[in-house]
Amino acid sequence: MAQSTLSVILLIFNCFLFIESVPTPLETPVRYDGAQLWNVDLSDEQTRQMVFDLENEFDVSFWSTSHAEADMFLKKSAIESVRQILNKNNIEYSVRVDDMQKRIEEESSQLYGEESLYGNNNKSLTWDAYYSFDDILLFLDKLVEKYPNLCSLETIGYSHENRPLKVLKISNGNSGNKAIWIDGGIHAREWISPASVTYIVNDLVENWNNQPAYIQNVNWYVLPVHNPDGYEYTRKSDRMWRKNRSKNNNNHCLGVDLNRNYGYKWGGKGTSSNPCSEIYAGSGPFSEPESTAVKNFVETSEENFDAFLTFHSYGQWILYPWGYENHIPTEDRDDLDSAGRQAAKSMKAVDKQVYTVGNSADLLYAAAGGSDDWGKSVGIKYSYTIELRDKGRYGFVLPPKYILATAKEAHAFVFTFAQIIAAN
Ligand code: 0X9
Ligand code: ZN
Repeated sequence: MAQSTLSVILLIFNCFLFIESVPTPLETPVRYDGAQLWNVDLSDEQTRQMVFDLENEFDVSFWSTSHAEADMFLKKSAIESVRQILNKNNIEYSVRVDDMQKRIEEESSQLYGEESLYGNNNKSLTWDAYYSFDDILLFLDKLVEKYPNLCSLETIGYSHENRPLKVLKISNGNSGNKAIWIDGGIHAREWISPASVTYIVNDLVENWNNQPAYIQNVNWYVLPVHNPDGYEYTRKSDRMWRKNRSKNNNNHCLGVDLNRNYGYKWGGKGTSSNPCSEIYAGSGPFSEPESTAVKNFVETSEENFDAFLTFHSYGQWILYPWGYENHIPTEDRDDLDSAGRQAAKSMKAVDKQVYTVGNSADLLYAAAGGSDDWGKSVGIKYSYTIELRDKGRYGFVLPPKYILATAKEAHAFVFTFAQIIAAN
């Protein structure tokens, strides 16, 4: 009797051992069947409060909000209850995407996987599909190989999961050049950002000899994917992931919002100290390797950067500091505003799309710890967050057919800026 009890105990114990030693299976991708994207009217303060409170009770999140409207992403389970509440309170809304899973599947049928660069024999990116992080690295390597006198790559650090943070420097080596920083992909799900940044880089380099002096006399520093772990996670596991993939001291929720982790006014408005929040600011300013790498690089660089341009999506906004608090203008607000407007004009010339220019806390919401505010705080005059397409028709899951036109808008933005800086 005692022996059989013992063997049962041993058996159970062995089972645990076995479970422990089984490698964790590859995560199955998160599905968004029946999830919808709604655009909700925020006509007054009371409505605004009521709408934002929905997040506490239902499975909804807010993607792109301005003072006038909010894009609300609803899991299927939340739809009926939220619909009833909005109807009862006469709050107007329209459905923009009626099944997010379908959108994701359409998009992923046009993804380029790990082998694509060579698989489809292009040996370059094509801006008609979204590429893996490895493909983007390969693309950068190829540029350096092809133009060694113009381009160089520096690994400025490693992500939490050990992916390299590679900055491409493009420079003719002249002394007295201006210096411009560009980054993309700080938010994982904003795929149009790295896609557009690689387009800009490609045009700069491939057409270098025909570029105007205001482009050639700049030292360009470009980090196409600021958050590679998050980016790969959105490709393989959860298309809607925003943060990096930090372990957060073994809390059950992963990830820090890198655009709340920069050190200027860290932990202020529009941030969260809850690791499960989408806007978790991290355990302290620059607690993350990805943000620290950029900080160290910019701070130790010999350059006095003239511009700090960070590409996001979506909403078609050109935003300048301060973002940490409402109604606090920078002392050179008029310069930032008029340069932004010039850039918006050149973007509109591409494909008639309107980009709205303004202070980010006023146009959207106050949010501290952003990279743009940090860039401004260390003395970089032209510091902007550019929210690329669209205006909420597809949100983050922007169909690949819009990549090229959007990338050309980002390109127009950068070229206008280089021109403005050259004249200063
Ligand atoms: O909230 C953000 O981080 C940015 N919008 S996004 O939808 N791409 O997440 C806006 C950041 C604006 N800048 C600051 N608040 N500093
Ligand atoms: Zn973003």
